[in-house]
Amino acid sequence: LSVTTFGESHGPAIGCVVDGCPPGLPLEASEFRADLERRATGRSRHTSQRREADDIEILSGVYEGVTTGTPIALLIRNTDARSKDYGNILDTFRPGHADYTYWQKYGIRDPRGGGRSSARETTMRVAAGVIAKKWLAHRYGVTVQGHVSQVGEITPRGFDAAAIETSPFFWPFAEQIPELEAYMDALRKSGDSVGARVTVVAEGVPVGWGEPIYGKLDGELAAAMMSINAVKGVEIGDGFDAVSQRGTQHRDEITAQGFLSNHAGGILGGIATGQPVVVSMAFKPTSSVLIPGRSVDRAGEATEVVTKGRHDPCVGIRAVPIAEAMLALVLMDQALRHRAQCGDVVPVSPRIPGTVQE
Ligand code: EPS
Repeated sequence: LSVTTFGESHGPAIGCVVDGCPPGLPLEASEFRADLERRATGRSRHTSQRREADDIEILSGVYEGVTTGTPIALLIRNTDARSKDYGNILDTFRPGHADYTYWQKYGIRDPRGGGRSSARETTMRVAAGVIAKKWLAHRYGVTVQGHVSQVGEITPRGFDAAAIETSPFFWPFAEQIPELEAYMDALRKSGDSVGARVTVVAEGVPVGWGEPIYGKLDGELAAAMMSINAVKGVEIGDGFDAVSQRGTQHRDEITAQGFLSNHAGGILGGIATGQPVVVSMAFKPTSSVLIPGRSVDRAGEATEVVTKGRHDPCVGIRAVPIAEAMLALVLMDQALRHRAQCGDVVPVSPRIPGTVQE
């Protein structure tokens, strides 16, 4: 499976090409709506107020409601672009943004919204992910669900999966929503931004998906998650907590009834164990803030930069569907690769049925 995206935040359109999806998967433009809405700007006061319609057009790869096996091209026309927001910053480099590195690499400044580095690009990842999620669910019963697992210094005080989709925060504990609202309101008023942690879990992943050395499932997931705008760290399972653990604590003991824990995050030796695949990632605080910061202009002279425009005070909040999409795309790719090499099921025993409580 391969996915590529194109377009700029303030250009006429954004799009993607998903190549390698098997034929025969039912697919309609309306199926993209729910996940695109979950990611979209302007759906609450806690995110960017840009209002994009995010209507998908399927240009190719689908005929009479099913995928044909040929490349699927998807297009979204930008309806609320405003490149003049960026006109006045073209002579400077916003601190913490990609302006400086793009300039040094290409020698071109693009007023259409941070060139390719705008988070608008993630819209098409979510669209591509809708196809992967559907194929995984259809073919293997695999489901993918994410949540926000930290905002600034606030962590969930409980976990209720049913709460995740009922607030604009993808937060798993409803009682904390007023606290989060107050925190986000104060943050927005201060003109600053904050980081977040997002956790995504895939259930029902069959044992065996992944490659042992090159193309490890965890390696591919790390690369995929790290390719999302603003991600600065990725953990699989216990991740960096493993640093202070003992081997006796971290290893997931095995019984015929199931693994006794899932510190490994569902992956051993680059290959899925059949347990939930658990990935979490750190989103940096958005660099586009209203508080002036020091920088230089193109002549190298000292200047101050204030980033105006319609920005997210906590970009991690809208990232849950993006992380889900990347997890689904990596899993679909690994599923197809596994199928090509080994077939669907390698008939060996014993088969350990997931995780159990002792
Ligand atoms: C973004 C800045 C804002 C956000 C944008 C991401 O857009 P702009 O200033 O280009 O109008 O609204 O997010 C989206 C447009 C989107 O669809 O997610 C940024 O700095 O990354």
